[in-house]
Amino acid sequence: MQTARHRTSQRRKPDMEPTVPSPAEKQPAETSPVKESLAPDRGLQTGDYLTTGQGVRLPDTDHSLKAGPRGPALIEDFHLREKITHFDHERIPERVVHARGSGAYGTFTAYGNAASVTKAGFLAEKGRETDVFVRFSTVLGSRGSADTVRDVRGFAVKFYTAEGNFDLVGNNMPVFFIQDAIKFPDIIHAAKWHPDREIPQAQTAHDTFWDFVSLHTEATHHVFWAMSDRGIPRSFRTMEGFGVHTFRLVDAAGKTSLVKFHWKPAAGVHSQVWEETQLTAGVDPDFHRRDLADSIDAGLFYEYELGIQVMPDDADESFEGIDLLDPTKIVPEELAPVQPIGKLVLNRNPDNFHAETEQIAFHIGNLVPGIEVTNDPLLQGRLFSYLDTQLSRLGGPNFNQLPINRPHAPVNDNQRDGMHQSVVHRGIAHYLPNSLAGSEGPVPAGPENGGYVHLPEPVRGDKVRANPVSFADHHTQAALFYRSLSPLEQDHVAEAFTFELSKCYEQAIRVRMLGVLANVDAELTAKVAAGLGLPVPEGKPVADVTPSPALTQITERAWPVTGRVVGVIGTPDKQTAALQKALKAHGVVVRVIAPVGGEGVERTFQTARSVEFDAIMVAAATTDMQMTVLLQEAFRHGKAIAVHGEGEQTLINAGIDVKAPGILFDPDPETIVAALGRHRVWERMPLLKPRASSAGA
Ligand code: HDE
Repeated sequence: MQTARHRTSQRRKPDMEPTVPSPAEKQPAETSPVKESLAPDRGLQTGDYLTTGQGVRLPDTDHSLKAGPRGPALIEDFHLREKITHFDHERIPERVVHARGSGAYGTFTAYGNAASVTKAGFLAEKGRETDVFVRFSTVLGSRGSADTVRDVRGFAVKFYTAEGNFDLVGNNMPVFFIQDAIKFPDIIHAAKWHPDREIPQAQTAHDTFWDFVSLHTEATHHVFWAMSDRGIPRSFRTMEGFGVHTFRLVDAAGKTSLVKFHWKPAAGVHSQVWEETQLTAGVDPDFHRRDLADSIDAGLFYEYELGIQVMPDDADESFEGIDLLDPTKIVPEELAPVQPIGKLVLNRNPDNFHAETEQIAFHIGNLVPGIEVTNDPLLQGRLFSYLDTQLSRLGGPNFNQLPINRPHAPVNDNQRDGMHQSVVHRGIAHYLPNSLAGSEGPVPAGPENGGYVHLPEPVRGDKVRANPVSFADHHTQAALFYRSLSPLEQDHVAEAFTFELSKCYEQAIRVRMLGVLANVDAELTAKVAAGLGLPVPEGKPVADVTPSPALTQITERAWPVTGRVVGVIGTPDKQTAALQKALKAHGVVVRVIAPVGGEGVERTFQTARSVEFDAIMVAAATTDMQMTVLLQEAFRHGKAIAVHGEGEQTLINAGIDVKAPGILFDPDPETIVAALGRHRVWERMPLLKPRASSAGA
């Protein structure tokens, strides 16, 4: 299922630096040939001869040194020992959460309007461009797990600003399972595999997760997001991102506001359907990673707008009755609109997964002047965790020297030594105050020189282990979310709860979770209970809420179709070439699916699966079983199916109702684009045979 593609468009030229050099590397060029080994392009290793790590040239790397061709290996074989030892240590510990991730470089351009709320130059200065690296991830799975599992997605952005690095380490859901960081090990232990057998991998459909969240009702709102279509995005291109916590912005005059950060994808928010995600996990476990890398290679860049919701920095840190320090709550966009303040374009693939995507180290405490944290207790604990985790993951305190982590601002931190020190520092006065460095500095910078001066906020309180009373409502916003969804999305939520709870072994857990749902929404509880074959419990469902239309994904709007994929069943000919050309103008990728391989064929009947395509065109008659399955899946998953010539017979052979919505006869390219822009043929979905559980509800 791999796409063989030539990656040329964004490849870095050999003479370009692999990453931004540190200030140390920007010293005047050294003349000594010895220093060549330290040149920025040393990562290319394109020298004439193979060497050991010590630079000794090697005559043979295929045979170990032995006492005769049939004899034992000799311990004096320094090349064998060095080669194997390095190999043995090639892996670093995977992240304890968010282990599975994919990254890309990009550029953030500020619109300038944020100057009214923050002095952070990369947001406030109109047109200022800032380099970024973004890492998308799943939370629960191991490094090698599948991309399309039901999970929260990480959306972590490192801005290499002129004032230092700022990391916005967010997720694709705006709330979190817990209100206090001290519960993080509990939720993660419960959600990850069971420790006895290390199963299940990368999923929450098991006893310990539902045991925990049914006992710990502050998770309820987040669980609703995870069970919704947000948990199974179509691609990283079609996800929103959220900073989750409320941050405090400070403008040039020192005035503060409370804000929530949002990433809005230019392509809109779109998801897979559940059966599709499961198939994709087998057909192409790298589905999201591949889409990101292939899209960038093809020049079909991912784009997002950064937006902020701005709330007054009042003493009670609340807005419209919502406690802004509670990370299980959103502020509906209808109450505080998301104001776009800049644009992000992801336009360059990393060259080396390990060096860049794996070694990047995010930290929510990487802040720049103009952006401050709040006392959200989840955020406060994270301030400790990220730095701490890098010490064991990246092996010591010098991970900031790794090229991917180096700030693009000058670093003068007086830090010295430590494991993996890669800078040869000079001078003796690496302490302050000193009289030996002369007038060279570094000296502390006040606010007038861009120093990060924390807001002088008064702090007082009793030492307690307690939450504010305002954190106690765990159900209202879950109902707000659920009731803001379209009926189809609500069905998906009901089906997801039913699926996951069905996978638990303990009946008591199912019953307890139904009890939680009963305190949110009666109709949903009835649907899930029916699916589980359990009685509907009594509860106190949330009374009327004002829905937030911004939360639904299914709208009338047609979104840009950049990067969408159309599969054409037929053989490459003039017609497919013309279609390819017309759709390419919209950024759509067309792949021909033919009985056998050949020029212009990207998939054969044997290798193609429906999940790889957003729409299908059938331009040939066939009774091939694999194509029958492909078309039935595409039909079931609500994908547009275009029909040309003898293609109609193929659909009839596959038992597909050719009069159903979204079967497009001889459509022009614009009609296909319009269908792709709506993501799915939503009108068809309710006509499909409902599941017994939904039917019974
Ligand atoms: Fe994280 N989280 N987290 N998290 N998180 C990590 O840091 C942690 C939380 C998020 O692509 C770890 O470098 C605690 C919320 C992302 O490299 C670790 C708590 C949100 C990533 C850690 C949270 C996130 C991480 C693991 C509870 C959304 C991946 C490896 C207070 C706003 C970053 C690492 C990447 C990674 C701790 C909760 C987002 C262990 C203690 C809430 C996107 O430090």
